Amino acid sequence: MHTTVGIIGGGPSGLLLARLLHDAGIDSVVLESRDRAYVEQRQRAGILEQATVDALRAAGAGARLDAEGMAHDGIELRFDGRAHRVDFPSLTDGRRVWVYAQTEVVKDLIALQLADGGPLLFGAQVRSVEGVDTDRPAIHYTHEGREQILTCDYVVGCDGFHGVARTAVPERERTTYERTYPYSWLGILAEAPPVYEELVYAHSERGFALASMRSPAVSRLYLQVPNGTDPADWPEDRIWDELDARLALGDTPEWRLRRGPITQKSVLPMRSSVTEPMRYGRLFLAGDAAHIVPPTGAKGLNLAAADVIVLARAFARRAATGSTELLDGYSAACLRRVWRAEHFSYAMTTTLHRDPAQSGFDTRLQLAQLDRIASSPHAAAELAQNYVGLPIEEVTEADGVPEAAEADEVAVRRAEA
Ligand code: RFL
Ligand code: PHB
Repeated sequence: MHTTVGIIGGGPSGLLLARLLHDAGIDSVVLESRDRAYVEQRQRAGILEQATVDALRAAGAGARLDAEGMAHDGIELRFDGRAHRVDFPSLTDGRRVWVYAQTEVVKDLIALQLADGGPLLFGAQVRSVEGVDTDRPAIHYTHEGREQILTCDYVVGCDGFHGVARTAVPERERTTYERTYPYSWLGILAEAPPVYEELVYAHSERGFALASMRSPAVSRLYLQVPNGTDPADWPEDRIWDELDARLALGDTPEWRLRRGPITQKSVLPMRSSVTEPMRYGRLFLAGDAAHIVPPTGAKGLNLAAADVIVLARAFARRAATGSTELLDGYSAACLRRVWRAEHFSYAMTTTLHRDPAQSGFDTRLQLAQLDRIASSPHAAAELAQNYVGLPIEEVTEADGVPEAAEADEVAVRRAEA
């Protein structure tokens, strides 16, 4: 089998890329190691930025999102016994975010691809990628018990943090920058109405808590827990008691969450990681295959979408004009946004969580920063603009993607224009 773009991984980045390429008249094949049901039920992200929503709509995957997604105009920060709301539209020229689960995004994109897109193979486990420094790379995979080879003009690794694509870049040609954190999240899905109409991010002496939602009847809640925590050590009552304690406000100590059956429970570690460059020869890395952020900033899925939007434009340019200029600039264009999101995700994480080794001094620094956000429109705007996300155009030149070193110069030139 041969295709123009071989896509490894049928998560959000691989599926959206396949769709964007299809719309540009470029053929692709998606190879996904898991089965369809598994991919559609993997509980993960919940927040979509405006640019992600715009891309899904343009790709024809906006109908259910528009009917069932919940637009949010702010978040609430709870700390030091008080609550402060950060309003997005007034601080970001009218931008907002949507609560629409990654599971639903994936279902919508799979349905579209199977209806009229190129091949999307489930149970296709990629073993290796060969010849990415030639003009005919080959993906070796196993499907239905048989060894298969897919030759391509280009390969895109959308295979997540534990994928194989990254390893096709020779070690001497790539650098991974990483940070781990001394805590994890215990995440639950519960058949209980959301705590509040917007998301609540809570700093507390007992550790961080986040109250999110999936629908007016289903809550998605997270608690900071020590690394290595066994979810079995957290029976339902313990989880609800801890959420009550961490989300409580000073003036309403008797306040309680509305409880309901917990239908899903898991522990996830936190990590920051970036692999540079995001392109080697005819191999491109996109989404979690190239970078990971801790989920506190709600950036992972949106970064994955931004990567493939930039990449699909670059493939379209090549198909239309033969120019590889945008493909050549892909890594530099994406890394600028990626590092901005890495910084934001790191700052949100370390401001809101309690490091087991943290001193009273460290806690007061966190509270000083949260108080600053609550009292300064400038500090609040910095949070809001990062949370709703940068427009794709702001970090990507429409005609020719700047190299990293030129980027500031380009920004200056644009400001002068
Ligand atoms: P994925 O989703 O990991 O998909 C990769 C796909 O590749 C397949 N695969 C292979 N296929 C074939 N052969 C191989 N050898 C393969 N190896 C792997 C896998 O089966 C899988 O289907 O990566 P992608 O597409 O780049 O998408 C990234 C997002 O999933 C991720 O960034 C977000 O979920 C992160 N994230 C959040 N992001 C947000 O923007 N907003 C949020 O609110 C948010 N919350 C979260 C999150 C991640 C979380 N977890 C579990 C880490 C909350 C959580 C709890
Ligand atoms: C979620 O709804 O799963 C969610 C929301 C915001 C985050 C992380 C996860 O920062």
